[in-house]
Amino acid sequence: PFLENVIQHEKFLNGEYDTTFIDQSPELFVFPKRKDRGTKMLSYIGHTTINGFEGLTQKKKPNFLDPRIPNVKRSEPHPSGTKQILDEKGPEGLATWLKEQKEVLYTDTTFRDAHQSLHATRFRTKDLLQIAEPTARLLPELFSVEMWGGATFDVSYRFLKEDPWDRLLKLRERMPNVLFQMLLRASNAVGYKNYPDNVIREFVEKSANAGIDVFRIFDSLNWVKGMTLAIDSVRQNEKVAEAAICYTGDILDSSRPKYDLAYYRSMAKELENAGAHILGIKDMAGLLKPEAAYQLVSTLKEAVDIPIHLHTHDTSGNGIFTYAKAIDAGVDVVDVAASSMAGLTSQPSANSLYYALDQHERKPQIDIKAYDQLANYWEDVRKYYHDFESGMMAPHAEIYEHEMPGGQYSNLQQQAKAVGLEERWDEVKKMYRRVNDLFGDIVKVTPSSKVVGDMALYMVQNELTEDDIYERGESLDFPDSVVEFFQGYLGQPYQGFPQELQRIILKGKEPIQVRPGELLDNVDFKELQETLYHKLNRQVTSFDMISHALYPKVFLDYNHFYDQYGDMSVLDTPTFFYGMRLGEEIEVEIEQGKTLIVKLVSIGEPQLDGTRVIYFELNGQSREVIVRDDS
Ligand code: 3PY
Ligand code: ZN
Repeated sequence: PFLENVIQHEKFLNGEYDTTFIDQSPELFVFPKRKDRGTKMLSYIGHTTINGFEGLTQKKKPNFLDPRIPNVKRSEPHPSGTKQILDEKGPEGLATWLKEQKEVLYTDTTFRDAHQSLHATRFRTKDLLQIAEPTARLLPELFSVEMWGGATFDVSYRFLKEDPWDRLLKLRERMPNVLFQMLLRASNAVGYKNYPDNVIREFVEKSANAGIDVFRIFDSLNWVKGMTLAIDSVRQNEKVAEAAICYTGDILDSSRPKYDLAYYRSMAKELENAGAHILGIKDMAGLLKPEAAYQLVSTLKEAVDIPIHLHTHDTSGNGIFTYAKAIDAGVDVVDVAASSMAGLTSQPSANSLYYALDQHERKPQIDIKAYDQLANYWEDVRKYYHDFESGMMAPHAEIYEHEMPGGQYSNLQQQAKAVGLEERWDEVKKMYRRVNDLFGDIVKVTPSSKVVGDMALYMVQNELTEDDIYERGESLDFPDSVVEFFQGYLGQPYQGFPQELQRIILKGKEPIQVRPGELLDNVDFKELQETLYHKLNRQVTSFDMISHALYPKVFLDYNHFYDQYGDMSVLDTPTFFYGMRLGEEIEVEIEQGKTLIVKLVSIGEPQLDGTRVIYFELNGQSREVIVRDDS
């Protein structure tokens, strides 16, 4: 182990060693504890069997059938796709190619936004990996697969105990032919607040190196000034900058003129001038009505020279109609999900849209039978995540009232539940809209949507009305996110903040008008590497450093979990969420070619100290672990 420490040491790797190297590097003598992966894993399984999984009310493990995985010939080379076009022609060349296509193209969002919007982003890497190669082989005509970004990053570490970088790298290996797309919240990266400029640059560079091709960049207030750093960083890495307009309000409603056609046209021009290769229209709540889609896309097609990519959510049930009109108006790409993961707060169904375009000259060129088979897989896997479903059973036309983003719906519902407002969910939704109006009608998408959500919960919980805020605001303690928003830390909303309200909320604090990144100190990555090296007691990768810069506590908690239990991404999802049934036997491939066979033999009675002994067989040998019973 000493030699291993030496050859892995950063100074050694950088050639910075001399005769003092060993004396001055006490960390060379820190040896990792002998890791017994088997016992750690049994501890996790035992713990989950007894105590369940955070956020799941059900503890008993249901029976699931094995998911149907389409048969594909894995030995042949992958068919070539858009990834090869980008690699050959570069981002400008790709954009030109895209504009030349007669048919509409698809971005498949099943790997990201679909489960973010239906299941609070809880799908695990293992379930994505199983279908990655079949997807790449069966749907090489896709424009892209959206598989990263948004809430993925945070949820992976926080709830799934997985490394999001690992997801990206492993998917990339299995899908070398189709463009990988991520959602980047501009200066908020994949978080909920503005980060220092060098964190954004590093994040983009490392994501590009690890496999992201298309960055959909948006600002949660449509503040272009907040987007240019991210756009520039993507361009520097020779990847595709898809700069997006967030669609809010209703261009057809003349009584609500704040966000009209002229507003969107002017923003589209600004984004093109800022260097966008593709213009995104990000209809995060699904508010874009069919006729509005026709008018918007026609207008923007005229206004800009770059291709247009439309994203919507099918919450109202009108998504296919909206896409059909946008396709008539010349939109180049639309976001869809495999049918079994589509509809409601997710994207419209790829399969349904295909049929809706029968005999249409822009019908997409995809193998619909293959898409159906892929949808079968997702249908089976979706059952594992049943407990995270929002309970929405049918289209919600009320979305046009509350305007809540699809990706927020299931999350805010969980947040409401956590503060005891489950029964008052209808009120929370209504309040969400009232808060929007109180704030001056703002764009609502992560993280500005979270501010509106936090304020709505706060007002319902404390029985407050708009009048109360104005009359008694001075004595109220507003949620931190609301105060920071009014300070300008998420940027500037279109037409500014309502000033009287801002004064009440800030209670004497000075708001800022500059880009928040200008006020934040850059992160010293060299120093961070040192610090982390001592905290983690292992080599620190540049991925680790970025994760820590974005989410310090979440990242360290994940590492603590990892030390305690090991890599639990290897477990099948039912076992990860529910543990094991008495007498059950499972196989766990802990690394390629190395499989453990685990059997749960018996569970001891609770002892005086609140623990239980759990008896397993691991590859035929008896093993026991002691687990605290938290019930
Ligand atoms: C996200 O930022 O995670 C979103 O999906 C916003 O729509
Ligand atoms: Zn979305």
